Amino acid sequence: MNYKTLIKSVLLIIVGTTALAFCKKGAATATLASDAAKKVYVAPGEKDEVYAFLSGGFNGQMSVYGIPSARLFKIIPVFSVFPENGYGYDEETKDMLKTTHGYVPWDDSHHVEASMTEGKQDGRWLFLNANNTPRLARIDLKAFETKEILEIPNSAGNHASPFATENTEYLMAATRFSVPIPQSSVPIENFSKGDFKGTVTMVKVEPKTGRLSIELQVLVPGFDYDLSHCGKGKSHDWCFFTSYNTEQAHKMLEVGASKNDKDYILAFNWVRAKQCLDQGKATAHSGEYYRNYLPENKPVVSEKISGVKMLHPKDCSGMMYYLPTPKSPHGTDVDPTGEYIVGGGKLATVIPVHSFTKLMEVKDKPEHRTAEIMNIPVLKYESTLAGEVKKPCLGPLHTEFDGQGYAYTSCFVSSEVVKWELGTWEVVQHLPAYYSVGHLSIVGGSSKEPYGKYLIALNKITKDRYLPVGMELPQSAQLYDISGRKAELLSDFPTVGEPHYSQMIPAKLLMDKAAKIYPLEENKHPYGIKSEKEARVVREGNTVRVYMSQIRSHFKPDTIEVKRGDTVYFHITNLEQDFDIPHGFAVSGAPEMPNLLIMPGQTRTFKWKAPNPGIYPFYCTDFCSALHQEMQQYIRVTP
Ligand SMILES: [Cu+2]
Repeated sequence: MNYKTLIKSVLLIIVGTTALAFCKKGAATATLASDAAKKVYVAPGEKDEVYAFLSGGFNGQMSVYGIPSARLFKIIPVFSVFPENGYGYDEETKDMLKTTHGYVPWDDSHHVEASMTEGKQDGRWLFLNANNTPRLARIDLKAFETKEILEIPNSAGNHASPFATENTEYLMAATRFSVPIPQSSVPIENFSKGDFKGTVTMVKVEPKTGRLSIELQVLVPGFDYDLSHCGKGKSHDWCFFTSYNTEQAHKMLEVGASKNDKDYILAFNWVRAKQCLDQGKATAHSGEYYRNYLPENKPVVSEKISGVKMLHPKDCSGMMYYLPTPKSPHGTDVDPTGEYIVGGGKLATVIPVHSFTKLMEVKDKPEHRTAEIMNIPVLKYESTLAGEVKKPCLGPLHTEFDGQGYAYTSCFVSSEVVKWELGTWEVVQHLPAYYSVGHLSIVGGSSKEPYGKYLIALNKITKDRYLPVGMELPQSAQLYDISGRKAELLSDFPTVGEPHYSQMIPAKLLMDKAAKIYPLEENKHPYGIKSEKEARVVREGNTVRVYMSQIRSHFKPDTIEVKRGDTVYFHITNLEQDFDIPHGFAVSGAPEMPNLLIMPGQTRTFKWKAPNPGIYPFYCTDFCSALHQEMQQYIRVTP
């Protein structure tokens, strides 16, 4: 490709952010289903069929919707503080956001992954990556709460993360921004001189508890690693990572990183990596990180860990291969059989599909290799190619599967989803998306057994779809019915933050397991109480601990006296054992502390420095009974 064509294709992408559906030749265009209203209508009192968990992009959270109604049920705070319920502020949860950089109260949450057993969604946990300060989180699907956040050392921009192996043995995390490893202040021009490296991190998931730990890091060439998916069935042992900027440009990447005709999908045999680790081939390497874990109804346990095991590809042959893939591939997705590895070359005119069987046949034959990078063999494009979907659209990004032999790929530039057939590589339908779709999600669509039925397009631009509300519109998702021969658009719905990616899970897998209360008898909080009789105020020098209870509709103790300058800890236990009866707690004028919401059976701690003498009201913020308004009292601060 000459320079002019290159500039053109880059410009096309920029212009494409407002482009409408473009390539519709020969295939039917999706229209609004004639019975769309009926298909999305969930009558009052009825329940949705599917949970959709959407990451929030720049809001750092995860939101929970019902599908097909697209009703928003909950925002689960993960990487960002949440004043609405006090997450990240109270003594119990604030250490969840502790990192080696200090307390980081925000992140950019991109990819939701569901835990799997034998490649099928098992409804236990969700995992989410933090793209900015490398971390990954585990969200428990009984409490619908973030239970663990693990920092990833020797990484910058944890984007290709967190993708699970078939039995959730491991989560994979690869770095988006290669950096000097270990970190050092080198000239940025050295990027292309080999001073910058990437890492692939294997995070072990403890099968019973879900606890996360870093087992191994593998040093890889200094490219930008973008996305990943792991194999299933025959490809169980492997995970696949896209990379861009294999040009190693460090300025004007929109041009510099788009020069090569092909970048790479990295095929990584994680079982082989584990073997090499067990054989002692990995070496001790620097790298400090935090592991923050929220036990049941106790404060966060936050541990700082030093050092990792680092493996170099030269010390573990057969572990990694590069598959050339056209033009800055973005998504890499593995079909339900584990045979096809689909690339999303965002500047490519085809959707390339690699064959796992072919990869196994050719990977160790010298005639199928063209080069080596850091001892990683580069295979010939044609050697592993299963087929190409020709001229599918402009800007193919991400692919999911319906389990019926079809794949759906999102196309950012031409703003559409294309449905195509696995094996024939024929496009059978174009579905316009409004506008500029990034990821898409099918119910179970990245698993071995997709449930299918619904697809959502997660769009980057909203433009004219909703009533204007100032400069920024809510970002938008679109719901399609994919159960018939032709997919049909059902609805648009606004989202919270940027709906970056999603996992959709059938409701029947989760709804009966959802927790209703924290059993009071299991409350192990060091400052929790089990009854009103234990409510008390204890002074320890200038520290005052208020062991406080809440039950409809009063606090105990309800009037409190402290001295100016005291550090006051309100350890508040909600004694209710009834479903859906949280109580709130807020103190007038409290700096740095928002409202806390305390769930039935839970204890949370509100820290307050007693200010100037005076009378300070506190009250319950969560409307709890007919006498909720009476659930209020005073703190007196004396000189
Ligand atoms: Cu209340």
